[in-house]
Amino acid sequence: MVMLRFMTGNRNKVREAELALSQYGIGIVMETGLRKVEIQSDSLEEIVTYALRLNCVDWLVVEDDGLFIDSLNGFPGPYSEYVYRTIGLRGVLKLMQGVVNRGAYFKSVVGLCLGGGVKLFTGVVRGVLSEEPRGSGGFGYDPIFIPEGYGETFAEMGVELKAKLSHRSMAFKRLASYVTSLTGPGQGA
Ligand code: ITT
Repeated sequence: MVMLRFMTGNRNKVREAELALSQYGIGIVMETGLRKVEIQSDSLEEIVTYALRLNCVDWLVVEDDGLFIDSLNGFPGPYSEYVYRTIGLRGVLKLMQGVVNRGAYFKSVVGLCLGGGVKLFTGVVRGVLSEEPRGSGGFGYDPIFIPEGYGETFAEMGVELKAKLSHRSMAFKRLASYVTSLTGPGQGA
């Protein structure tokens, strides 16, 4: 069985990736022995590619995400982690006070190292920002993001449903299809 090594400090990401990959017979473990170097860039693709090129060993995976808010021209995007740590959910909602267009999307870029090269996979989920943080599940911006077609925030729905709908799930499923096309379903490399 293919076993991916996910270079991340975020266990929630590993759990969600695991759920997305389970139907493909691809495993994933948290890689704690390598340090993820994050450059500052307006491009998630660049951040992921740089982090992987420093340690490009087979089956190593890195993911970077951002929340892109329509009425703020895509802010905070690749700076989502910094904004979360500084002004937090309350600060973001304050920026959105009185704003009618609450549309936003999450984007995930997952990079895979294989044969010395980096392959990228992208996932996007559109939705709207809630007026107030709601729910206790998930992490990060989950309490204020309501995916399109649903009434609950990601933090209100269980991890299984989030894993079906999310940007992360879409990117990891695309990776899984690629890996399956190389190795065959559920087989090792
Ligand atoms: P790494 O160690 O993998 O970098 P991280 O938690 O720092 O993990 P990112 O830099 O990729 O993750 O994420 C940028 C920000 O976006 C960060 O503040 C997260 O909380 C938030 N974020 C990412 N995915 C999310 C999701 O599925 N739901 C809610 N917030 C998310």
